This record gives sequence, C-alpha cells and structure tokens, in this order.
Amino acid sequence: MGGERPYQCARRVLRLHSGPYRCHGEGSRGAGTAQIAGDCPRHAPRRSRTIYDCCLMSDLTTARFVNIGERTNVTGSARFKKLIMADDYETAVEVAREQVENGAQVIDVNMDEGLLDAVHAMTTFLKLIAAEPDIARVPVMIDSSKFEVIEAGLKCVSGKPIVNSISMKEGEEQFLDHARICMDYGAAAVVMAFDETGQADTKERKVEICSRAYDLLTGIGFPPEDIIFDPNIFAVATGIEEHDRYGLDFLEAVAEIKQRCPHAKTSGGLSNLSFSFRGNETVRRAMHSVFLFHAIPAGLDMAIVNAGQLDVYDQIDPQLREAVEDVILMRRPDATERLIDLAESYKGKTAADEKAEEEWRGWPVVKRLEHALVKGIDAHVVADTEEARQQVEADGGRPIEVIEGPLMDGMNVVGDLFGSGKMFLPQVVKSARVMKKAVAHLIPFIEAEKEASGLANQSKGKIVMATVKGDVHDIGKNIVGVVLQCNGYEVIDLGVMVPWSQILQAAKDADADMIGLSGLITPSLDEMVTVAEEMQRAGMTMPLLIGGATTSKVHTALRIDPAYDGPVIHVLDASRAVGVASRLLSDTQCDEFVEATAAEYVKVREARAGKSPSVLLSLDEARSNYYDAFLSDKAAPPLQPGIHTFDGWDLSDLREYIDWTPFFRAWELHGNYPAILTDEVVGETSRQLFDDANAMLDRIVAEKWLTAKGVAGFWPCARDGDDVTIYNDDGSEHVSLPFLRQQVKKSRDRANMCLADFIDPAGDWIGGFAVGIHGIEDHSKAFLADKDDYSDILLKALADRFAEAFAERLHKHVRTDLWGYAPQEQLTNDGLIKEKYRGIRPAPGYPACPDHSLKPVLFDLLDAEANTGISLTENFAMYPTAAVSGFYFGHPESQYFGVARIGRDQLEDYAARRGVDLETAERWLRPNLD
Ligand code: B12
Repeated sequence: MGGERPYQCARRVLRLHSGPYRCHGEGSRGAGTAQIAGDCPRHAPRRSRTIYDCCLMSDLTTARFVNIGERTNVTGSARFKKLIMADDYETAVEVAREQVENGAQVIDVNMDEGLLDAVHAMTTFLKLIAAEPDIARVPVMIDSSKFEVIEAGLKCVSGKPIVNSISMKEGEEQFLDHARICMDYGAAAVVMAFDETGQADTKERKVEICSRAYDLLTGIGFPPEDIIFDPNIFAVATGIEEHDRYGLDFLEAVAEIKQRCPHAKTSGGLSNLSFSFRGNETVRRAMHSVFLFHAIPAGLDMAIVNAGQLDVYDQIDPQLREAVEDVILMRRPDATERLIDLAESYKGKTAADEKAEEEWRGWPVVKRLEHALVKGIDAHVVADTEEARQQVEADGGRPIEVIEGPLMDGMNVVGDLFGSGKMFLPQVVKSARVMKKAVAHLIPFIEAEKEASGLANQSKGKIVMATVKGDVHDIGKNIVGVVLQCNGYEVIDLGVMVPWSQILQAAKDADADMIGLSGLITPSLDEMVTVAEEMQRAGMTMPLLIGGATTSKVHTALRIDPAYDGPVIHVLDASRAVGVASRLLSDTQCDEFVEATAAEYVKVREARAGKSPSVLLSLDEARSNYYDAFLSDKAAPPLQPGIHTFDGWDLSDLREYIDWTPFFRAWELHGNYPAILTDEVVGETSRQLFDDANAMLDRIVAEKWLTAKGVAGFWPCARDGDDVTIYNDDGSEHVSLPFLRQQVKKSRDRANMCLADFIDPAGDWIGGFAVGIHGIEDHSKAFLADKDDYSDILLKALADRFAEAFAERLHKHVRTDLWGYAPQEQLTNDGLIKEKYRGIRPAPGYPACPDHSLKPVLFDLLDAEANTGISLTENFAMYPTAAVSGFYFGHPESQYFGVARIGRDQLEDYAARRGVDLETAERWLRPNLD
C-alpha cells in the first residue's frame, strides 16, 4: 500500500470517535416498508396496501434536510380549503400528491377551520391518502391546535406519524399527557416553543423553553430523536423595530438548541417569515431561500415549505439577495426600508411571468446550457446542445467535448449548489433529466465519430460494477452504468451473480478507480459486507459504491462502512452517481467529500446507538395478541385443487394487466400512470418513453420474443401456532410453512399479526405460485452488441412488468376459476392494481413474509423448477430475473402487514421450527433483528 490519503486518515479519526453502535437490520428498504405497514387495527382490517418503498422517519433522521409540504393545510392554502369545504376530497388528495411529486418528504395536514368538523375532515382525508401508495410513502404530519383532532388523526395513520404540535402552553401536566399519547402511537412530536407565559420570541426564551421541554420529555422516556422543536419563525421586515431580530434570533436559537438537546430535531413554518410581503412572490421566494441557506448550516433539520417554490440561492438577483440577507441577519439599521423599497420593483411578478421573460435565451450557448441545467429547463436543451456541438465542430473539436465542457461544467455547478445546500433534491433531479436529454442527443454523434476515427474515449475513471453473488437483478446497475458512460467514465460491468473474488480480481486487473456493487434483495446486503471485508483483507483502498433497491444509507453506515477502511458511499440513484464518481476522482474535492460522507455515517451510527429500540412483546405475549379472523368466513375449498401449469400464457393478454406506474419510476419519471403522460413537467418524456415501450411490446408479442411460464397450486392445510401445516391427499402431514409474527408492542386494539392467523386451525386451504418471463437473453445480447443500452434496459423493464402482470393475471384466474372463491369478480386493471379484490399473495421477501429461505419450500410444493424453468440461486434469488413467487391466502380478512423487528425468543423458536442452527436463522432474518 502506498502512502495514506488524507481521507483515510480522517476516517480513522472519525472511527475512533464514533463510539459503539448497534447493527440495525431496518437499514433495508424492505424492512422499512415493513414497519410502515406494520400496524393494522384489529377487527377492522385496512384494505391491503401496495408494497412500495416508504419513507420512514428513521430515514429522515439521516437525510440532509427535509422539506414538509404545506399545501394540505386549510389555514394556509385557499385552494385546499375550498376543496375541503366543498367536500371534494378526491381533488384534495391530488394536492397531497402534487406536494409529494414536488419533493415534499413529509406532508403537513391541517383542518383547523371554524366551519369544519375538523375531526371528520382530518380522519376522512388521512384515510384517503393512506390508500394512495404514492402519497403514503411519505410520513404525515398531523397538524392541529386541538388535541382531539390530533388523536383522531393518529388512529388513521399507519407507519410513523408526526404530531404538530404539543407545547407547555397549558402547563407541564397536559404537555406530558399529550407526549405520552404520542409515544403510545410511536409518533414523533413537534414541540412548539410556547410555555405558560406565551410564545418564545427572543433567542433566550426559545432556548430556555426548548431545553425545559427536552428535560421533561426525556424524563418520561420520550425518544429524543422523536422530538422536533419549532422555535417559532416570525415575520421580519414588518416596520416594527422589535421584530428586526426575529430572523437572527431563530437562527442562533436553533444552533444552541441543537447543542443542548442531543438527537432532537428542529423545524419551522417558513411562510411566516415573509408575511409582510404577501402578494410579492419573488421577494417571498428569495426570503425563504436565503433563510434556509443560513438556517440549515445552523442546524435546522426540516421546515414546512412549498418545495416547488424555492429559488436557488446563487440564482437570486444579487441586489435582492443582499437586501434580504441584510434583513434576516440584521446587518444594517435601514435594512427593512431598503427591502420594502426594492420589493416594489418585483411586485405582481409571478414565477410564470419571470419564466416568460426568458432573457436568458439571448445569452451565449455555454451559459444557456448551464442555466438550463441549474434551472432544470429542458425546453431548449436539444437545440442548445446541437448549437454547442456545431460550435465545437467548427473549431475542430469532438462532440464529446460538449459533454466534457459546458454540460459537465453545468452539472458541476448543480453538484456544488446541492452539496452546499443551495439547491434541493427535486431541482437536482430535474437537472439530471436535462443532462440526459443533452447526452442522448450527442450519443449518435459520439458513436459515429468513434466509428469513423477509431478514437477511444479518454476515460475520466474506471469503475468495476457487479450485482453481487446470489442476486440477479441489474436494471438499476445498468442505468447507472449508462449514465456514468455518458459522462465519460469507463464502466467494466461484470454482470450478475458475481462472487467477491471475481470482483476484486477484475478491479485489480483493470487497475480500476472504484468498485460499484448492486443488489435487489436483502441477502445481498450480507454479500456486500463480505465484499467489503475481502477488500479490506486484500489491502485495497479504492472507493466502494453501494446501490440497489434493497440498500440504504443506514445499512451502509452501520454494516458496510465499518468493514472497509477505504471510502464507502451509498448512492441512492442514478442522478447522484456522476456527482459521486466525479468527486471521488477529483484532486480537489475527493478528500472533503470522503470525510464528509464518513462523518455523516458516524452520525448515523451515533443516532442509532442513541435510539431506544421499539418495545417488543415476548413471543408468548405477541401470540396471545394474534389477529382473530372470523374463521367461518374462510374461502371454500378450491374448485380445482392440485397443481396447474401454464407453459406460455398469451402475452397480448398479459399486456392488458401491466401496471405502468413502476415502469416510469424505474426510469426516474415520477407520477402515476396515466396522468404522467400529460404531466406538465415529465409528460413529454413520459409519452416518448411510453411510445417506445409500446413499439417494443408490439414486437415482443408479434415476434414471440418472450415466454411466460407459471405454476399455481392449492393444498389442504391447518394453522398450527405460527406454522401452516400442509397435508397430503391421504391426510398425513406433508410439510410445514413457518411464518413470522409481529412482536413490536402495539397501541390499543391492534393485533400482532402473522400470516398463519388467516388460516383455520380446524382445516383450511392455502395456495402458492411462481411465474417467470423467459427469453430476454438473446435480445439483450443483440442490443448490447449494437451499443443500444436504451433498448436493453427497456426490454428488461418490460420483462419485469410482464412478470408482475402475470402474477396479477394468474391471481385473478385463481380467484375466479381455479380456487374460484370469487367467481363473479369484475374489476378493471386499476381496481386490480389498487388490490380491491379478496385475498392476498404475499411473496417471500416482502414485509409480511420476510424470509427468502421459504422459497425452496414453496418451489418444492409447486415443483416450480420443472414446471416453469425458474431456478433459485444460493441466496434465493430467482432466475430468470423477471420472476415472482408467493403464497395465496383466500380469507376475506387476510391483509398485508410488516413483520418488522422480532426478538431473540422468536429467532430461537423459528430456528427450531425450521430445523436450522441459530447462525443460519440469524442470517436469514437479519433485517428483522436488532
Ligand atoms: C419493480 C420491483 C420488482 C420487479 C422488478 C425488479 C427490478 N426492476 O429491479 C419484479 C416484479 C421482477 C420483482 C421481483 C421480486 N422482488 Co421486487 N421490487 C420491485 C420494486 C417495487 C421496485 C424496484 C425497481 O424497479 N426499482 C427501479 C430500479 C431502476 O431502481 P434500483 O434497482 O433501486 O436502482 C437504482 C438505485 O438503487 C441505484 N443503483 C442500483 N444499483 C446500483 C449500483 C451502483 C454501483 C450504484 C452507484 C447505484 C446503483 O441507481 C439505480 C437507478 O436510479 C421494489 C421496491 C422499491 N421501491 O425499491 C421491490 C423489491 C426490490 N422487491 C423485493 C422482493 C422481495 C422481490 C422478490 C424476492 C419477491 C418474490 N418473492 O417474488 C422478487 C425477486 C425477483 C428475483 N428475480 O429474484 C424487495 C427486496 C427487499 C427484500 N426484502 O429482499 C423490495 C425492496 C420490495 C419490498 N419492500 O420488500 N420486484
């Protein structure tokens, strides 16, 4: 090993100070979803939920800054109020959706309007948004000045809610009573800086009240990380002298509160700040952005804000920015007058007016490209990129120089703005889209030039990428690979199921600059730890990038980072990959970036170490709080028991059952199908992608590119504790399906569920299925040989859609014909996607049934390998990749839930029931253990 790089030294130092930490399996997205879906009211089963990734408070604790959507508030949004007053909840739900699509990571819901029945409005609205997977993935902030409204709201939210707010206004006793109720529901709470004598206005009062509240709350065992202080943002520049310090007081108070109250968070309602400039949108936007620019470094963790209405700090008119800054930081005595004077010139301008001005269209092309990237405006990017290309060509340059020059310069500006907190996530994603469009335009020219001249790309760096051993999915990795290649990196893609030894060898042989690992399912998390350990053992120092649906920053910080001394970076999605790679390879930015990331991971570990774990019941207690289904409602025996195989289900039939929304999400186009096609922002790109997909589907169906093979079976069974015993035809016991039970202590009347609860101990039926889409390999190879990554990814994404569509279609066939308990069912595709049918099909690996190792048992029952050609890897991934398998439960009350964290007693019990040693069971259930 050569000399130690500064970042390596910094990481050692950070580790020494990081203190002890606990490993926490909830680092995986799957388990995260499990927790969100975890609480289901007893006897009042919620409709089953689509299992999508959900945003957790625990994830929020490690996010940089969280913006809280403010538009679902009747006191703050005239539009929302009008909709609620008119009982138009359907459109009101769309307001919530817009918030999430605009980047809100939490949504604040407030129904405090004199003429409204707030309890009714709150509960109605919360129930509606809980049924929308797109919205339900972000936590809800239940906002009311009346605690009965809050309590009613808490009963309707699954997952972790945030209460807004509690305070000591009515004294300590009531404050602690309210806090205890929040604790009962596992809710985080916004604590207003308000006491018996009034609202805190000065820095001293804010700090004093928050410190007192902190001591009281932690004294009753309220988790400190669930406390969110709101030290009151008040209006500045009101013309009243006493208000001049309000901005500064808030900023200073936040810094001190964060110091005095470990692990607590801070928040504030941003729109108050600019109250005196109502009607002057430009000035208000500038004030909010400048305020956040100073508040975030001071320690502000979140704010109620309209995320779509924030300006980029550096892009604010410098004169206005200075005047606003003078006011907020109280930099001169005449600051208010100056801002009021200046504000006159911005009056009446809306964001649309400003956009319409578009003076920037007259700027030189390089500047225009930078502007388009920073602002995320894609309207002219193809024309501008073409103009830049022609300019480069006229100067004797190469088309790649447009990427390396103006486009990368623009992306670097974006990266720097984001890195320094002056730009927010939704804006960054929009920038990435502009970049992709520009790069897509240049690719044919770059390819043509390479072919003509035989020139090789001068690579910016080499990255060896692989999907780890035992895992087969590679769409995410491929997308990242393409984006990196577009940006001048050389990607050596080792494919899927790659053992650690091959990854390390390839990195050494290629003298790579970094390694990137990908994984879709939880067993891959352990495999990634193994790769990190082996890199450490081999004395390697190159950065290790971690990505894939099952990975998370928390898991990376807790388990992978400590295993390797070199830099370890979790990369959330493709839009960040270039920024990460370029910083890691930059002479000037690398060390700072690596140190900052390592420090962030230390914080994650510390936060985890300081977090009190959710209270668990003993396994016996949890079992006695089982879900008491009304068993006489169980489904009748199947009309056609036994095994049914389908050798080539008609693809044109399956096409009708495709759920398109996840398809767009895979391409980072957010929004629901079909609305996404007419979406103002992503509509055009979505339509283009949709057209391409349909053109390919036409060919897939007409030319029979793919074959859909499936199997379904039904077996007599009975519940035996948490096991479901399956019987042979002669009544003898055949095999046992052990399921896991929720152990997290539930509030009030909620059950600790286990899938076995939906089966009658006196005799019942259970089903199983496996479906797979065969045949992509040859086409994929042909596309790649033609350097057509776009079509390759498109094909894989469509094969995944077919697999899910097949699972949906087969389940319908089961309900209406094979098992036949719902022969009359008439549901549209939308109704199917929203799971409006009776019965569930939990898949091993999904939150209700998290143990992937049940797949071999299911496969044996179905003789799935022989019947469908689907095989299992050593880590239980299915091959072909586009495959789904699961169980069928027919009881009308059967529902999805998340097992979440379990105790050692259940681990030991499960190991015994499975007949495996503890170590094996621990490996299988790691995400559900502490
Ligand atoms: C669509 C989907 C499927 C599809 C296709 C999967 C796919 N395209 O990857 C199908 C239907 C085939 C499927 C099947 C299964 N799935 Co699935 N699936 C999903 C879902 C809903 C979305 C995944 C997706 O398409 N993402 C889009 C792609 C583009 O994103 P990505 O893979 O995350 O990649 C991005 C980043 O992660 C990053 N990245 C990825 N790799 C890399 C690498 C590097 C180096 C870098 C820098 C970055 C990077 O950049 C990418 C682009 O932005 C997720 C839930 C979720 N929200 O994540 C569950 C999920 C991944 N599935 C899950 C499971 C369990 C399964 C099954 C095992 C279920 C079963 N028993 O049948 C099977 C396994 C299939 C198999 N072959 O073995 C679990 C996995 C967690 C776990 N408990 O193991 C999840 C998380 C759902 C859950 N909450 O439980 N699934």
